Amino acid sequence: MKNTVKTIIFDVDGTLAETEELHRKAFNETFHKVGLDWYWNKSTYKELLKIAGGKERIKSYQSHLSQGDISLCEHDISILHTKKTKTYVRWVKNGALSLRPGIKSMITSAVEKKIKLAAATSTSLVNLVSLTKSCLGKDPNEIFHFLATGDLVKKKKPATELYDLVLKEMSIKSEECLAIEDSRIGMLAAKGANMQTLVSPSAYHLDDDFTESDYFCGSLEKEHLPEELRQLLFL
Ligand code: XBP
Ligand code: MG
Repeated sequence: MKNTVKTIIFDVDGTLAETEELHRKAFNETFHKVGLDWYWNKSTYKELLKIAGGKERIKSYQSHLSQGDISLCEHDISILHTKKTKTYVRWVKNGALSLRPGIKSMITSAVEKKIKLAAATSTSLVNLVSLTKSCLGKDPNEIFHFLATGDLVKKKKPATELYDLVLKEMSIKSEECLAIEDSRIGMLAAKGANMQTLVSPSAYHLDDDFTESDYFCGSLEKEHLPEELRQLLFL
């Protein structure tokens, strides 16, 4: 790694945990409950994941429907998305998710080595809180120095805003950061903010193009990490 990494910035969905199937189910459950005849199957959802943010995803989906189909205004979309979030959080609290292998030991070692941690995610703070409470028994503020969540920015990934916010709020240099991402749009956001980037794709993003990534690993378990990162965290 080019410079000593002083801060590791974790993406959330797909990186801390394989969350997207649960998000997809929460969207579909919500559509059903409000009487919308929309259903996002896996291949539709894979395509929709090119758009970060649930509200933005709904808007994009709707824009491709034929004229005459139901058209939701911003306010309706916001209400729909709030319902989806409530469903998702309820399921997470009930234990529907677990961390990706390797995440817990990376976090533990980083804390021991006094490497700062941050989170940068297009999802909302409540979702991140439910995830870390359920999977690590902690509020995310106890783990991460700063939480850049989708509710704080105008433009989500692949825009650089979330990563720029981390740099600004933590007063740190991009060259001293390593971002860990699972998707192309996430990687583009981190690279756009001039960060070294490690990609470990999640299930929905196995076919994404990660050409611009600095590092790549199929799994985040210690033995699969790039050598430099393994040394930094575990030696
Ligand atoms: C993932 C996203 C989110 C989730 C759904 O973000 O783009 O939109 O798919 O969550 P990241 P919301 O990989 O940056 O963590 O419905 O709350 O947007
Ligand atoms: Mg992600």
